[in-house]
Amino acid sequence: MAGRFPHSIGLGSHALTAMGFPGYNAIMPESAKSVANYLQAEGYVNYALGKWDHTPLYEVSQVGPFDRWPSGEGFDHAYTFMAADVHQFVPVMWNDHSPEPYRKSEHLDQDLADRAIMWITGHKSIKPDLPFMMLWASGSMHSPHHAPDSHIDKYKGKFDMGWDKAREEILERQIGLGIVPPDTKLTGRIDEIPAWDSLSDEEKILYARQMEVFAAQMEWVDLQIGRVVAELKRIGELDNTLIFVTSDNGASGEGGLAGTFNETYVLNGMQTDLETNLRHLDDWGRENTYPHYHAGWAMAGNTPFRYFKQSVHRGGQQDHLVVHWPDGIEAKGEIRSQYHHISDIAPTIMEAAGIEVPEELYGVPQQPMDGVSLMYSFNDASAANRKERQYYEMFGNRAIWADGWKAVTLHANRMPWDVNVVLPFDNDVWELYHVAEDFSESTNVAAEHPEKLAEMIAMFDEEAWKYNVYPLYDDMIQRLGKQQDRLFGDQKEFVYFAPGAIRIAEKSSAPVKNRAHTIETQIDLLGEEEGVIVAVGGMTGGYSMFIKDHRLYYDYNFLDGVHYTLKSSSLPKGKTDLKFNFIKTQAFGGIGELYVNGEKVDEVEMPMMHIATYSLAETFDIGRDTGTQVSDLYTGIFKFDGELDRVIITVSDENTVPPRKLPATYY
Ligand SMILES: [Ca+2]
Repeated sequence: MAGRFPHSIGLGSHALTAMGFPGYNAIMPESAKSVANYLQAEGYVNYALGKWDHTPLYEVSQVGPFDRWPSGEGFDHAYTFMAADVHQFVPVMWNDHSPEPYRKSEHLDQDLADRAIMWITGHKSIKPDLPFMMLWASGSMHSPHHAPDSHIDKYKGKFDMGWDKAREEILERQIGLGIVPPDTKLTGRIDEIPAWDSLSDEEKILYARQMEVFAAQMEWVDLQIGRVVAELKRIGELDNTLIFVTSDNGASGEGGLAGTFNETYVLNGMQTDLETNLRHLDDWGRENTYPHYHAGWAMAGNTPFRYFKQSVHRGGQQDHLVVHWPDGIEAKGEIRSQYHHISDIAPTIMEAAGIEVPEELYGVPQQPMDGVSLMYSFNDASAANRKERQYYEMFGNRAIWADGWKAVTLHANRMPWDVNVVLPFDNDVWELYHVAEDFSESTNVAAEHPEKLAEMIAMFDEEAWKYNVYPLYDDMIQRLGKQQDRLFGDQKEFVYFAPGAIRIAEKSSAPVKNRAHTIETQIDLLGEEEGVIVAVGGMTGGYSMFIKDHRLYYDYNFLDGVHYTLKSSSLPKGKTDLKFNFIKTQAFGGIGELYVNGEKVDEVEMPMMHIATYSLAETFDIGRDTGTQVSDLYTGIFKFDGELDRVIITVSDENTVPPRKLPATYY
């Protein structure tokens, strides 16, 4: 959207793993506003739908700041999930700056298409002469792989051939369709991925189901895109609308070597084992799973290339791009082979709209776009490539493309499911490919062309300095885990008032992970109240404090049915102090205690806890548990139906929180 290279605007890493260097701080400069800002300044009305994932999560709450929200980046309306992914059946959505009330959806993609159709038809009715731009960003095909049962059933048995055979069939189809050169070689299966034929029967059954669900979701999102396109046609705007359909990175190997029924494992540096996954086989793709497929299927999805999302080999960065614009492109159904990068889309939109990057926007001088418009290729298949070079860097993996050659290194040979490691850069080995003749990067020619390789590495270095790629740093999970700490500094006490303290991103809520902490409230109990006092996270992990059946509960949802649950006996009536106390006894572990009116009523050991995150999209809420539920002991948001005043969370860097001098309500 910015038309600049990621590192040149602070987005060299994911905003979740931002760090304090200009290339990675997730703070885009005011001098590099988005294509939407520029179009808006020229009278376009802009709409954003679906995934919006580059706002640092500590800025995702109803008080902003909104500079990095859709509204700050040129969109007049937004209906988004502001996270890397979201539960497709119970999505946690933002309607412009307001939390969308909790509701279940048949599937978010359908909801996004419905909303797009509402906006497009409304726009056409009210201001037919005013141009619009829409960003329609599905959460599919990111994890969780969720699809309606009816679609999953359609794919039963379709992937029993396994990933090795699938790759051969896919390449044959790609060559037949002409989307890869006829002499394209299939890269070898990497050693980390087992041969399909070596798997046990139960592994084959599980992994085939994982791919059936993925395929079902793919068809589902395709249908929803089709619905939006059909509406454009119905209202007579299809020919006049420039549509780009693309995706980001390559297929993801983050599901690791068994896939996972709960993606949050990976985000906490763990993998899911086969037995655990098998327990979720029948429900794979349904509401009570948050699944990701085996890396073997990502390998097949990246045919004919090697590696996965996160890497900058072609398997990690090659994407399809479909461009549809009958009024602007004479050619129909043709293929273009000029080399381009995602940062080239924004300049293309600008050229198509006849708008130049302004010298200033709202008084701030604007830097030129780094990208190169690809409009020159629309009506000239053989036009000379206008792109001279393109660098890549992702989590320490680096590459450079120039004039048909590509040098690339897979940092420390690290696989994408192995994210909780920090490895030296000194031993990284660069490979060289003549991609003009070797489309799939199948043959490393570094040994034959050492001078070419040296020249390419020097060119990478030049680009890296120019665009803020340095310093390189690969501690992803640690950075993810540190975000809350960095946000709050020395703040130790957090006071949340009912009913407004809801939909606060996990990363901007009280930083309790790996710290002694207390959670306290005082309620004037009538004896009938029930509901959630405070909850953060959901089915993938989190904690919740609630009253049910006249008892106080604290439930910590670790992973796969491991809950640390505390409960009181029947609560008294009248003003009652309720408290959870966590004593830290080890890194990411300790003892949980429950108190009623200062008396300890329960205690539990909590030996393993999340090191980085409970979930990606779920939030911190007072008085309810929005999105999916942390605890199996209640259903729905379980809104607290009594008088809730405030919840006070106190954290400490010691092993215990010092006793409070005054009760919670005397503040
Ligand atoms: Ca929740």
